[in-house]
Amino acid sequence: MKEQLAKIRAEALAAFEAAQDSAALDALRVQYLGKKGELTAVLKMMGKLSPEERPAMGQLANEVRAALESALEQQGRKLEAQALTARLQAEAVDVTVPGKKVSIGHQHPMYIALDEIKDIFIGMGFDVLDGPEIELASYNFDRLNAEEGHPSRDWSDTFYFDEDSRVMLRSQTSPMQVRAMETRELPIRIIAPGRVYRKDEVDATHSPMFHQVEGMVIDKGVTMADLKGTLNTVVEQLYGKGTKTRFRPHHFPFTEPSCEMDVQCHKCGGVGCPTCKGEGWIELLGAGMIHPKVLEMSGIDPNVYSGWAFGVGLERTAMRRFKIADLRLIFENDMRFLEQF
Ligand code: 2NM
Repeated sequence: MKEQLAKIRAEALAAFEAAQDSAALDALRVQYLGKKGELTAVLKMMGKLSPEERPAMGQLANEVRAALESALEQQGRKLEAQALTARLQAEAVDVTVPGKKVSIGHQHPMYIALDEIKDIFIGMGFDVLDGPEIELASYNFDRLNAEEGHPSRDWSDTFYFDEDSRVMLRSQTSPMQVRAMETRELPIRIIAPGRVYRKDEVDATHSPMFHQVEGMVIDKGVTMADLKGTLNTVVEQLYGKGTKTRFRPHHFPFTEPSCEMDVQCHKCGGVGCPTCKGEGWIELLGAGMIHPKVLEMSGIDPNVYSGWAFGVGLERTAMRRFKIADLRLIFENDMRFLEQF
């Protein structure tokens, strides 16, 4: 029996020390110290010993049990410590690793151009208005003197929502001017930038969605001289002092008289070059004196008040400003393009 106890002790201690994790250690505890364990089996045989042998053997058995229990506890703590170290290593956060760079991006070139225009007009006392892109045809057309049958009202040009052509995606931002005439106190000085929609095929100079800035001034005694003076001032701020402009007669339903404004080619100074296609001038925007009927329809007496208005395409402005050859680049959001600005 003595040898048996010694053998169990030696085997168990070796096994405990070899255990790789607490589950294996627990299995060994059951194997040696459990109810059906090897040490327990030996202890059960104590009854067969003579009364003389029993005390010494009992003491020895207790010593073995105590040794096993203490070894178990020690190995258990060791394994726990090992597991903790492993976990700490696996989950370690190196606070000295440099952080991920947060990229905040920058403005789209078209909005750079818009902000320049806004700054100039705000500096001259204009308010900037925003409004609905889904509009009533009455605001987009009727109230701007584009009557039934006007070519711009055609289904092939305009995105309508209903059979009766009453609700549409605005084709210009001028409905905002009408809304301003309805709701604002006179005098009025506003610009209305925003998205507009026309049924155009996509190519290097067309898109079914593009951006416009329109503006208008209404007051007593406003004349074509105010139109020219104000727009010349804007152009000088955009393109530099002394930049020459010219005004050519044109036609718009909502203005009378109407004109287009050209700016002298900054590249060749008016001689003619590829930038201005040999013209010496570059077309910039449309403008005119607000048609008396347009004022009247929005409750403004054209005998007392007069006004001028203009409209300009933002993409074209940005393309000229940044020498962008293809309109599609502005909408494609290719990072290689955007990162150049
Ligand atoms: C243009 C050209 C000329 C224009 C007119 C008006 C309004 F509402 F006052 F009548 N808004 N915008 C206008 C005038 C727009 O775009 C090329």
